[in-house]
Parts: sequence; C-alpha cells; structure tokens
Amino acid sequence: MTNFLSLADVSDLDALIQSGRDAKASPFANQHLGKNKTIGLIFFNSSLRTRLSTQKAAQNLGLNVMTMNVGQDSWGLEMEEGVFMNGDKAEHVREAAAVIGRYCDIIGIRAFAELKDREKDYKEQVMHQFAKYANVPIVNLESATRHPLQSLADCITIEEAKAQSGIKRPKVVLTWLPHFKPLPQAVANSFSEWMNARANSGDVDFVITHPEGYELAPEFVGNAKVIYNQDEAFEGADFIYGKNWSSYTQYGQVLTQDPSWAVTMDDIRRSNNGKFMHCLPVRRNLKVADEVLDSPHSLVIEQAANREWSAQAVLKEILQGM
Ligand code: SN0
Repeated sequence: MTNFLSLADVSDLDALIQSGRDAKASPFANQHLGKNKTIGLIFFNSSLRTRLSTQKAAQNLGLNVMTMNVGQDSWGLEMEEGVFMNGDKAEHVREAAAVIGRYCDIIGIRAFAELKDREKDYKEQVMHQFAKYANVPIVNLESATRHPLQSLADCITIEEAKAQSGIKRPKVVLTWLPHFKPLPQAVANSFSEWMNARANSGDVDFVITHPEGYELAPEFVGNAKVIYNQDEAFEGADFIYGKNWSSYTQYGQVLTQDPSWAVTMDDIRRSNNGKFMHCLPVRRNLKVADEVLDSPHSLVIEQAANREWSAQAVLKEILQGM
C-alpha cells in the first residue's frame, strides 16, 4: 500500500481487518517498523478520535508524530493552480505539501467537504494535491467524500460482534439521523462503500434507509437495498449504523429534521436485538436516545477504541511497503 485514500487502495480487505485485530491483541509487535521515521498529521478540521487514535497507532509502531492544524497554526493553503494569490491564503499547496513531505515519511490529512460546490468536493482536491506534491504516502483522515479509517474500524467492530453472537451473515442497516446542521456525506459514503464490499464477499447483508432526498451518490449506494421506511428497514437488523448527512442531490441542504428518524429503544426492539453503531461525535437525544447509548446495545465506544487498530493496520502496511 502506498496511499490510503479509499477502499480502492486496499488489496485484501479480510487481511487488513485481521491485521487490525492482530494489532489489538499485540500492539507493540511491530515497533521496529517505524523507528526513526516520522508521520505528520495535518488537520483542516476538528478531530478527537482520529487525531488521538492515529497518533497512538503511530507510536505503537515506533513512529515519531507531528501534528498541525492548518489555518490556525499554519498559513491558510491555496489548493487551486495558477491563481493570483491576493486573497486570504498565504501559501500554496505545491510548496506546503513538498515541504511537509521533506520532514515526514507519511502524511495524514483531514479535509472535510465544504458542502457548497458538489463537483469541487467530489473531486477530492486536497487529497489529490497532497498526493501529487508531497512525494510520500498520504493517509485519508476524513476527506470530502470518505472516512476509510472509520470504515475499517467499523468492519473490525462488526467482525468482533459477529464472533461473539455467532451470527454468520448479519443484516447491517445504515440509517440517516436528524440534525439541524448540514454535515458531510463522507462517513455514510465510506461505510456504504466498505459494507458493499463485505456484502459482495457474503459477510453481511446491507440496507440503507433515509428520507426521500437523502440518496447518496450512486457509486456509494452500489448494490445496497434502499428502503425509505425506517421501521421496515430495521426489521431483523443485527446492526443499526446511525449517521446524519446533508443532501447529495440538493447539495449540502438540510431537507428535514424529522425527529421520528432518531434511534430509540423502540427501534432496537424492532430489530433483531440489534447493536447500535455511530462514528461519534453524537448529539445525544437529537440523533439517538440516551437509553440506547447507555445500554449494552451500544457499540460506539468499542468502535472508537478500534480506531487505534484500524490506523495501526494501515500504517503498518504502508511502512512495510517503504
Ligand atoms: C463530522 C462528519 O463528517 O459528519 C465528523 C464525523 C467523524 N461530524 C461533525 O461535523 C459533527 C458536527 C456536529 O456539530 O454535530
């Protein structure tokens, strides 16, 4: 693996999931791999889990870690080519990426969708500009359209829960949740992309449910079954994966805040004794009831804990290829 931008960079998904589980069982087994090497973690947006879990994973592998918040700690970065730079951005990505690439052996980048211009967001300009000019491997720490480290942690979490329950081919339901703010589609896109791959290999059945107008881009929906009635979608569900996203078709818009889409214990009862998953941060009661988050049905803390092992599996594979 050179870059880790999406599922397309993964050659063997089963092996990567297993590598994460191995790291969890034996965190320091590969400490030699990162010795005298440095990873830079570059954030254009806020982070709690991604920042700490990736730093922890890197340290487990013996890497040195540097972190920077772009625009707060550093100069604002211009991403467009050929611009006359008399605006608010003091530095161009051509220099910034090249310079950071001289200090770092791997660069992780977080850059959310701006949710103004769909074509621009879905071009993944920030990731591609860094990949082009940094000359070192790039790791996606949530981009405009995807959050693959989260999706890998979600796969690990589902495999662990499957091993516990003995359910061979669980029904996994991605549900839209209400929110008053427009949020990116990245987590939902990525989860769908990875679950479709898991469905293709017979590891899960995958269903998506959301109000009309919240259809994800067709390349992410893939072969998933889309059901507009949430109660119907939850019937027999072994995993309920909640996430809010803004509209893709009416790009970046909040079309409804219908509170009946929030997940409650009634929804869990409708499912097959289902587990609740969310990438966090989650706004309690707006999106999911306290009684769900505080019940044994919730996997959210385990999912967040598994972020360390998903990052470690990816960094290990990149280091092995260097
Ligand atoms: C981000 C998102 O992509 O939806 C990060 C998720 C890992 N979430 C938010 O921005 C939540 C913001 C809020 O105010 O609830």
